[in-house]
Amino acid sequence: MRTALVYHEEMTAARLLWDDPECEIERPERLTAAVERLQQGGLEQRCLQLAAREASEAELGLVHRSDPPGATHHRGHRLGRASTQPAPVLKTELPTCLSFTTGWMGEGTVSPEYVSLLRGTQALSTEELQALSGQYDAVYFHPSTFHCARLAAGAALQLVDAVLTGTAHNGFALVRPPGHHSQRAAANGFCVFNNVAIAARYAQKQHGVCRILIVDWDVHHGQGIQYIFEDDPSVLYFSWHRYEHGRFWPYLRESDADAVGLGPGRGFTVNLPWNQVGMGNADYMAAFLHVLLPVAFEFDPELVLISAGFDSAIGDPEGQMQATPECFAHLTQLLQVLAGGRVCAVLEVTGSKGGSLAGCQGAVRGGLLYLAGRPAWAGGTLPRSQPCLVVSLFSPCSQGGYHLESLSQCVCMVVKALLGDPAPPLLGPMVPQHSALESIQSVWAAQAPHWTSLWQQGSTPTLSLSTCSPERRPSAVSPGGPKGKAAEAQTSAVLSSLLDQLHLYTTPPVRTVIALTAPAAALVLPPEVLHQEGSAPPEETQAWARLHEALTQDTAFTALGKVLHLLNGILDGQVSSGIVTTPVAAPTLEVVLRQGLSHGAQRVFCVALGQLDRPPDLANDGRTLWLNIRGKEAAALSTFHVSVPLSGTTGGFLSCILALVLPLAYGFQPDLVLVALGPAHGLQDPQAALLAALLRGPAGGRVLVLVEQESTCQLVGVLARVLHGEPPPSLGPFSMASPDDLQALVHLRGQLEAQWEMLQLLLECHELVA
Ligand code: Q9C
Ligand code: ZN
Repeated sequence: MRTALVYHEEMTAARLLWDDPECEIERPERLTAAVERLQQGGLEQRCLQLAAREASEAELGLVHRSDPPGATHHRGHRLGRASTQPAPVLKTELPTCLSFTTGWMGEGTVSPEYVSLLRGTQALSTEELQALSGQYDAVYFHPSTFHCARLAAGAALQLVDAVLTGTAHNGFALVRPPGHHSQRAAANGFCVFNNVAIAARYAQKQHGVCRILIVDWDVHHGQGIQYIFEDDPSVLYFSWHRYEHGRFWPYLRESDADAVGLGPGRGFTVNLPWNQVGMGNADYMAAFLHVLLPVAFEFDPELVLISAGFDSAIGDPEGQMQATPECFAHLTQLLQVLAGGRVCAVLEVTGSKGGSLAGCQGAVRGGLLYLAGRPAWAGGTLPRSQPCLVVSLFSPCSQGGYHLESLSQCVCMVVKALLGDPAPPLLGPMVPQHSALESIQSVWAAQAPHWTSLWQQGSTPTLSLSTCSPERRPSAVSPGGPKGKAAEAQTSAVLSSLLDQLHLYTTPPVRTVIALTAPAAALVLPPEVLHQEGSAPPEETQAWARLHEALTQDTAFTALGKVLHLLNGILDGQVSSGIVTTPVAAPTLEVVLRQGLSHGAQRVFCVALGQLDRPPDLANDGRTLWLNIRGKEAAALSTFHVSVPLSGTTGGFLSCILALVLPLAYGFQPDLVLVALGPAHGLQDPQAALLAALLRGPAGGRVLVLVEQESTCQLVGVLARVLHGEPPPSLGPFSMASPDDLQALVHLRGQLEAQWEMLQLLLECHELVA
């Protein structure tokens, strides 16, 4: 994958020139740290490096332009649209329990044209800059702000150009200042120009792209983006954010789940408010699997823009969340199956100032969770040869404690995912918090009228649409738990003990291997996909072949030797993933599974497609999760043996993957995924490709695919490409799931959700099917 990295050193020029505790966290070092980290990790060199250009004033004007005459406020009245829309629902129709005016600039006042105003800041004195800054919420200006902000917006435009002209497949714009709080005529929350919003409009205008998905995973609500596109159905804006029932900045009523957009844009704003701090990997994954992805697939974007802020990661004192860096690689991978992989990440913030432990209580809890839920491979079982590097998330800081570098780690994780590297396995227990499920439920309730994939699976709302608590008033709750020396010392001790125990997965030297039993001239593969020549030693192969008569036959025996060799490569950490063709998938799968379990894998997730039965004498010890996808079978024979029907509709297939297969897979935390396409598997190539692409996630990219020889060359080719990190082909137009598909899904969820918490949705199951 060619990944563009857009940056310009001059974006570090702007800095705070006076005392302002609120703004001092937005510092140039945060950007330079991320860039240095990318260089150290050898990632920058792997990317197509582009120097950012300045956005022109016309380009800035795509978003930042004066209100049309007669508009009473800056929202909901874009140029080119008559102001005949219904009044903004949020302002008039819903009970007011929070101030609507916080964070709004210029309402009822005549402001000078915004871009000209900013142009003028270049010549202002420090005192004048400070006075102007004071007119906005959490903003500071510097003489170089205008230049930096134009570079930031321009970097996003260059990235869009590179991806939409095919120069790059995807990319990351490392920018400063951030953009997502910036509004048509107002700076806000360190943001001057709305980089991502400008990029979206530019993609539409310059490149003729129509549907754009904006994913804002920053911990703050990007209210600026929401306002700009709130009545526009061509831009789907998704944001999760720390909300705490409205008690967290920017304290907006319209950050809640029931703000879904206005007029024709209803349903195209998706807000997921977090009402508690401490949301972690399981919560973020649940949000993507149960909310964002179903909606996103139905929307079918042509381009994905990420408002990539990392204050939502562990260690950020503002956000107080617990998602670990590798989580952002998974989020990126999940988005890469959309829009043909055209994903542009634009930095919002890289996280707040480190160095102090006072605000890092969340980090400690996260660290403890790391240890509690450490998967088997971190204990040294896998890989056998232990080439695992110990990479510390923490580094000593001047106070003698440790501070998280999770912010720059996160940037690296996203860039690695964009480059196609497998994502390290998610750490920690995969159990979403109750509060997260409540938030997800509130989004479902609010969005169900707008999205087939939600109302089909969802019930009538049981919770109120709003998660805003009228009795609670915005209060200045200071981030961070207990303060003081004792707590800090304890925190430091825990973090330093983590240093010894946290292992990060290292990327195997070979990403994808293909082992064929017969030469296939028609197969077109990326040059980096290796053809495996080697086989396991004949004695080893013979020993296993005794298990089944069928395995002793010529081609079957050859295939067995090859698959055992590939499996060894995967278990040794030399190879990430691979495909083997065999004339007899069923017995070969059984051997691979048994060999995997006896040679280092603690848990194997086995996805069997078509006529492949679970070996009856396989121990039901919880080390194998066997999932059949075939026919019309819906049965949970045990916690670890599940049959799911193969749906004929795209909606049904997606629901099966997103609502069942991936929650099971991520909940199981396997260290190996086996996929077997057996006789009569019935999968279309794009379905198989999507499944394989998404199954790269749960086991750190360790996926072994067995394909029965009757399958086509095209299928083998597309599987090799997605395992290698290329985006899967489109499933085709969205079609609604059939009632049977939904019945099966609801039935299975009802049976399994007690044991598999990633399946939980807080729905009343018996009410579900209409
Ligand atoms: N006491 C971004 O993350 N903090 N901006 C307000 C109120 C402002 C964050 C605190 C945070 C702005 C891009
Ligand atoms: Zn933020």
